[in-house]
Amino acid sequence: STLYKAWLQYSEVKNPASRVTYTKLLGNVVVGVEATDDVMDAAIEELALASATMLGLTSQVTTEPTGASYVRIGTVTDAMDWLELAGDHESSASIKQDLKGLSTEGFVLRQIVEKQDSYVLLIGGSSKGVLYGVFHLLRLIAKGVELEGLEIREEPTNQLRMINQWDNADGSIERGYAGTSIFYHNGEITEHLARIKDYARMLASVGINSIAINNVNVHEVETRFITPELLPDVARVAGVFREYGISLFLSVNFAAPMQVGGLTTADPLDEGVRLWWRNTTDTIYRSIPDFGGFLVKADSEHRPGPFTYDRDHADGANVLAEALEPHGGIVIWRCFVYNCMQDWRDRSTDRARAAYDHFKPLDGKFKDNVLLQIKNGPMDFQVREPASPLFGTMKQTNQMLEFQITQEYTGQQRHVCYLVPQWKEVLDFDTHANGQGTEVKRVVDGSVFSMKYSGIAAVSNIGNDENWTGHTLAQANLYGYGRLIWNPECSSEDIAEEWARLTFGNDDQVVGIVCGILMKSWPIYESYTAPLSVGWMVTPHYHYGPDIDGYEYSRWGTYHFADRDGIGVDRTLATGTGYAAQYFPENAAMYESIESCPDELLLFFHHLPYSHQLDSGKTVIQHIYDTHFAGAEEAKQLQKAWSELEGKVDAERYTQVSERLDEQAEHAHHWRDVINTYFYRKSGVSDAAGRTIY
Ligand code: BDP
Repeated sequence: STLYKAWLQYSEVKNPASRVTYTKLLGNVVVGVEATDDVMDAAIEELALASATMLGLTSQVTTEPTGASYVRIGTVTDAMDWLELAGDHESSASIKQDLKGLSTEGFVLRQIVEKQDSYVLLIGGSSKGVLYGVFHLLRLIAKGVELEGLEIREEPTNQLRMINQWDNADGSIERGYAGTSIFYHNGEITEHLARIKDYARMLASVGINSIAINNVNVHEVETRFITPELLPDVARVAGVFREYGISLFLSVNFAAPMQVGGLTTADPLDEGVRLWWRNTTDTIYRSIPDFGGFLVKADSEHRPGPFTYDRDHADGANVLAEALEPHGGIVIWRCFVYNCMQDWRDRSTDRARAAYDHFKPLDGKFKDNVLLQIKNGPMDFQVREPASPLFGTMKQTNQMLEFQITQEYTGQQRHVCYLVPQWKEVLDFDTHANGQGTEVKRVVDGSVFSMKYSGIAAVSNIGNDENWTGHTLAQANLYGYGRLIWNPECSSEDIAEEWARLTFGNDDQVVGIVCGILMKSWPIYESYTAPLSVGWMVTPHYHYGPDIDGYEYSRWGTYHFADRDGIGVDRTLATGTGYAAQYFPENAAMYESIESCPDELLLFFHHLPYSHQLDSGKTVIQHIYDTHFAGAEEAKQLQKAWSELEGKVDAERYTQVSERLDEQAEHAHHWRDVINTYFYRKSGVSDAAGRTIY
């Protein structure tokens, strides 16, 4: 169905002229001989599949051209042979230039006119590069791009481009909003691989190269994934991803040596424990020779970890790293470590400080196959947070960034919330770690401080729902994530537009409306939920819908401190928790002062009276009222915008999205009333515009 095919629709090319050109090209796929592996086969298969549905074509795959128009695919070595054979022509020097130093995941795409031949040359740095190039070419064709004069050279900016599944063996997904797991059912790893294969295609199409297939909270069954009993099942899944150039990781339980190994301790400095991890890891590599490594959540939210043994996180990570090292595997160690048993009366503690406080002192102590995975913000995937102060501070430690594609705090795929603009703000944030221009994106791509491993990971938003993501428009987040981390310079608008074209076809009106909805969606969601980055205010545990004081007097450390006089968390060094001082001086100073702290982050850093005047000229309380009235109204407008697409988008997807937008409009209204009423009663200040607040 169109729901299921997501952005890999490969819809029929309708423009007659393009059809002729594309048909000539794709009718003959000329392949190189150098890399004939599973990934190359997958690339060829994808071309064939797309040619069949876009052009009604059965392509011929040959090693020599059968006519004058074709697409020629291969690796750099193949290309050198071809160029030699063809003799010098106009573009050969510049192609050779392009191929120089091409990374294994990069590709070059050229249209070449030579004697009577006119063909497209697609050269990958390896079969993986070819695969990415094929998907790129297919995108161009789906968008109806003229191939004449085509001259593209691409390499991914980030090394690890990863997806984290929070799937559990019982088939549930932690923070999953699109049905049950595609990987597990009833405590077992599925034997139905077709859907996993389609997922691998989707991921590879946007350049994802690694995946951890189980939840970071590792329960009983998943703890046994690393044992000989379950490894064959894991290997089966790894095999599917391998064909698409994606390496498989597992989340592991730090207490596994006890829980499955029968040891009496999991102390990372214990010889028996070290040996156990080594043997266990050796066994894994016998089943999965290209296994990526381990993802670990330790000493966080009741998960076991090195603290139990009075060891630090470097000790914890290094014992695993040591076991993986001989095989080239890596440990991805999460920095989401904080005390979830705080006391709201004790204002000297601040959850926002935790990652930095725990990890910064350990810089330089990790083995070089350990990577720290840092959430984008210091708290937990709120609709807006400042960037984590950890980025760039640990100059001798491999670091990667973690985003959340699944919309835990951003409407749970019942509300539309296109997150690429939010991610871009994080990537573009200047840490000043190495002077001006040390943006987060340059820290995590490894270009500022040389790191052996670096990259970006994100929590997936897919499940067994027919459309993968619950809300069809939420497919744009998975797509956008891959495209953005391949090249963080891409704009949110371009990514949205590309996704819309591939997903809904090349009708400019449809594309315009869909992009309009996507681009407005994050600001709208922000405007009717918790104000000015104070965050939370959601139903405890479920994290959907307003509950302003739901977490206020609990232990999780997520407070807004609203009282009759004001609201916000004082995180300044002068009078608050001192969190602001964790940033490099330029940013620390900016956040410390109420004047220079940007409005949108004001309540994250300062506790302010309701009468405080924002840069916008409005008071805090009036800002709350205005944004909530406006946000609820705009949510209704989204519904109206979409309704113009009736008959222009197939009925299935039209209805699916309509229903979600109806629910969103209604729910936004609810948010508006709950928030406005609460602050009206707390503050006693009425709305300057005289609107009714209950
Ligand atoms: C929070 C989720 C929780 C996760 C945790 C994590 O509420 O379910 O286990 O993050 O990242 O956002 O470990």
